[in-house]
Amino acid sequence: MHDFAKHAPAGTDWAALRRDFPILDQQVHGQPLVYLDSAASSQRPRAVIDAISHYYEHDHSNVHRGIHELSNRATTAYEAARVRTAAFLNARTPNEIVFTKGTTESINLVATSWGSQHVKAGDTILLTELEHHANIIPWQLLAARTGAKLVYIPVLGDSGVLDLSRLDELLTPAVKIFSLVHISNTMGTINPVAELCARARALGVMTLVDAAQSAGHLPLDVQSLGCDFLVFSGHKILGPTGTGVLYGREEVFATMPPYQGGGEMIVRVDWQESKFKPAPHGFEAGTPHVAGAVGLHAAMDYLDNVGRQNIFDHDRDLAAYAYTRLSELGGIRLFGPGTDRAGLVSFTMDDVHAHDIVTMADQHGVALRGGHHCNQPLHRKLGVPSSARASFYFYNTRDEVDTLIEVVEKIRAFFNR
Ligand code: C6P
Repeated sequence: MHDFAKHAPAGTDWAALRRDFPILDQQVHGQPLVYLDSAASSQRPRAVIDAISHYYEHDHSNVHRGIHELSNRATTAYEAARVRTAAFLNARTPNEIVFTKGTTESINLVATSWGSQHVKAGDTILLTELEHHANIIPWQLLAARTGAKLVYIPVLGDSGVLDLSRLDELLTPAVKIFSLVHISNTMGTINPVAELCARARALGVMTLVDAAQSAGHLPLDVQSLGCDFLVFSGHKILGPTGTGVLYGREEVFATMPPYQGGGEMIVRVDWQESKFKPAPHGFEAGTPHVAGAVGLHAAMDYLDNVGRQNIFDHDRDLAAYAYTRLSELGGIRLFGPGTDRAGLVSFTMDDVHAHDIVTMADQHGVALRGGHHCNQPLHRKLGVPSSARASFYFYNTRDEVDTLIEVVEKIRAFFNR
């Protein structure tokens, strides 16, 4: 077996960090919970839970409307979260940060608003075969409205790596926007987004980076990535559900019409027409998720205290360990790159359905995800209806990976594989 210990990042008390997550300290079906589903949604540290409670206990009111003390406090907290998010991504200004419900809404906003201004019949929208449904369907809807067409950079089979030898042929000036995932939620592939955005920029092609699986796991700098848009969800980075971020370059936001109409996004309303605020408030109609923004702020502080590079090294080490141990079992088909993979591993076991694997693992307290992970076309290309996925975060341990392996062995024995 491989010696992973020498690669383990030193100097961080991971066990102490794990104790910050109250939910992890419980039994499920009489077994200690082993939570290996953070790619679906991470858990929250006490600091995030407390920040939200504190906000509701002391400061809550609506934002931007009142001039009373609580409304001022709520507005200050909400806008402080925007400033914090800009720093988290190294955006040039907080005006480049729009709060949304999540990755899905962020992409829909761009496809609807930016798409309606800039995409017309015959144009090309370039995606990759690794995309989550959230980065396929909004573009399909736009294509259906406009007559544009979708083109995909292919994946090289089980390796999960994009066939970049096709890039010259597919990334051309006919492409209006290239929207691509940073880390694949099924394959664990880490795409070279900075390099790909640079290639697009050189041709005048807009770029959107889906950072749903990367924002909480590695340092992100939108200026060095060189993307036009970047999106992620709060609930995957220790923050509240129903929160998300759309980063967009200020000059690009300035070309985009409103996404939704309503309160807060206007300068003046008349019976027949209205004048709208610029970004970010022009894209945030209605009462926003203020407590969510407060929780997201606390989540970003927590992550940066641990250090995102530190988290990346930890998660990668666990995923490499899990990948190697699973590959030693036999009868297991592993997806994604053998090296340089992010903190998740998807697999199938001969002809055992992924839902059976996940249901049996659950009986042993191990939470996996089974299904197509909102990557249906990708699974179809791989020739499987579904896969089982273990995804890791910095609160997971090697002992938990060992438990996963023991459980997978038990499942194999049960099915006589
Ligand atoms: N992937 C998973 O288990 P929302 O639902 O808006 O927070 O995130 C959508 C999304 C977009 N892009 C990528 C790469 C994602 O992984 C996800 C969410 C979860 O893999 C739920 S399907």
